Amino acid sequence: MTQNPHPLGQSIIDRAEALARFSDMEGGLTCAFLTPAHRSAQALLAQWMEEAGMQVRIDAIGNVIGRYAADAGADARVLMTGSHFDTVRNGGRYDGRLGILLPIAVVGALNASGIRLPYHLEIVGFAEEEGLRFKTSFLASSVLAGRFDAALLARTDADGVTLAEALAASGLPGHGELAALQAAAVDPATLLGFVEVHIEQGPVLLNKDLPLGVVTQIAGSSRFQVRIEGQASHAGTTPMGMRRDAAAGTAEMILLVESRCSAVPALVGTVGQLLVPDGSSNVIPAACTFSMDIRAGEDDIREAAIADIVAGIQQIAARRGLSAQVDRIKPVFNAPCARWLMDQFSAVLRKRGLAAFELPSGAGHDAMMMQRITDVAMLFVRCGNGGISHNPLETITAEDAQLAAEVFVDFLRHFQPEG
Ligand code: HGY
Ligand code: MN
Ligand code: MN
Repeated sequence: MTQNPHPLGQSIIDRAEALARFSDMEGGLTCAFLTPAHRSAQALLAQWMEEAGMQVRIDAIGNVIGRYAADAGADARVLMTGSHFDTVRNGGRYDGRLGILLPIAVVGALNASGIRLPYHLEIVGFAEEEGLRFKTSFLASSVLAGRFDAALLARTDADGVTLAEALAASGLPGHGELAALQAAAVDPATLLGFVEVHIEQGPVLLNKDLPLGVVTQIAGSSRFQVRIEGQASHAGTTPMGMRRDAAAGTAEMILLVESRCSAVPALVGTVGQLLVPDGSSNVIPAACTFSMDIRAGEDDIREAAIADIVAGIQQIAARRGLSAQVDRIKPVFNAPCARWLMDQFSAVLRKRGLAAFELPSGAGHDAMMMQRITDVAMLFVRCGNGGISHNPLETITAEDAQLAAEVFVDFLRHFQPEG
């Protein structure tokens, strides 16, 4: 039987496949926070971490944390790595998960070779990053970073279940008590840094024919929930000039988001969710709700666009006799990667004769929350299928996964703490 030329890479892909079998939906991958699929994925990650020779714990928000202990004694500091295992609705199987599965495979290989590191390596399977169920992105990394917002405990999901109730029912340590969530924060003084391996989720590496890239900064994002209210009335008898049509007003607002965000290259704006609650085909919509996700590599560019869009929404509403409520969900600001950490990835790439290509991340990542308490760096892995992501078509190759794993081993074994 021929030996697989990319054993680590193939094992990572096989495990991503196995993990994707746990889903909240038929025929695709949705893994929302604390659903049965999410709990099964959490348990399998814990099992794989244990099999790789790690001590595993699950914290108060459901993070799965594996420690590959140092050979330099218990008081050694920690280099942290990891990513999220929750997904968007009908998402891809590598977003987040590659950044957990690859380090686990690497630790398994180190452990099998009896190789220890002069620091503790901790792999975190972050339990919630996407914000699908409670509209709260970076929930799990905010707990680890000591930035959990207690107000989020009252957030409800589509079934009216609060975050507090979901945590209490989960059996997680602390049962969702605020004190337990606050106690789960990591002490920044114990950290050497945080590094995250992630698929690029875009076409840049693919178009440059590069397998890997080093991230320079992670774009900040602001998310909003918007509710527009008008007046229901008969679709057949209400003259067009006498309507207060919430959906027609919303349509104009969505085009405003598109045109304003098209005005600046580094700016993007997306309305990913749009709903006429309790709508009927023969009734003029009384209400319309929609999400907004606005991002830019520069905080001031993003904030200027947000100001224009929010003002524009209110002007459209006033002209159409509508009301507009714009609720901003906690913004996440730009996170720069640390040059001293980036350069250690670049040195490994160059040593292997690879380009040390640097690029910004338009997608948000757990690293941007961890950057609040420690220096961070990210290694991007090429995405196939035109770079598509947040889509079942998301794909990587075993060859690129193998290369990324080998680069990660080199990075870990040559890692030099700052200063
Ligand atoms: O939305 C993002 O950028 C990330 O996938 N949560
Ligand atoms: Mn994502
Ligand atoms: Mn992600």
